[in-house]
Amino acid sequence: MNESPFPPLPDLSDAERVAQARALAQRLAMRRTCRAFADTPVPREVIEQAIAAAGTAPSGANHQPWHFVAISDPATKRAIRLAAEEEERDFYAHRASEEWLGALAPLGTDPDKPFLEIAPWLIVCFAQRKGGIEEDGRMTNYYVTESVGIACGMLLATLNEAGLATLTHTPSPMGFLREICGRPEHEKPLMIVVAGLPSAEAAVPDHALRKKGLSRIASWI
Ligand code: IYR
Repeated sequence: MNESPFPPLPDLSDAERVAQARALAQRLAMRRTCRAFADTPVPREVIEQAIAAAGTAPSGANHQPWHFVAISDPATKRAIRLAAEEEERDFYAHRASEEWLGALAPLGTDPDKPFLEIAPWLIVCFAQRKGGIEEDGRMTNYYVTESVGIACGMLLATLNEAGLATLTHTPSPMGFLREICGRPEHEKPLMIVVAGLPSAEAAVPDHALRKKGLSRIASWI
């Protein structure tokens, strides 16, 4: 096994560590899921850097089992909107249980997804079920959903740092995304990350502001 020295970490005092952690926590806490986007363009370089950040996520056996398709092409965004809305109409009218619809009611979502066409960027996040680091199509990948979930979190955090609004959108089922994006059979679409600026009408439902406090989400032993 070849190896290199562990890279230097910033030499911070305890107080500086707390301040750094608090500052980032506060910026992340300001992230709001956005469902109404403006058509204001966002430079491709921002999206490139966010995907580069996502690509540094830890992953099972360092296989990096992800692929991100960044879409700004209007015709492709329209195709995704039309296919997603078709699935969503069926979901809201037939497939979703009463309980599920009840859980969504405080968010006010519905089958119309104009943001898929209006937002400047759609980032379709794929999980590679196999292929290894070489993407040879044969090696098994490990902890795929966990790995891609972490990468998507880092993608969202970077977009938030860049002053963009985001939405994690999961049309159900999502198989159509593989076809539209021209990705292989062994890749599973996990989510669409929609990125851009909020429109003047964008609003945040009260339900989204109900965050569990630290004492509920953490225990200390
Ligand atoms: N995919 C649907 C429904 C939906 C499901 C959950 I769970 C959400 O948190 C939000 C929406 C839609 O996008 O409308």
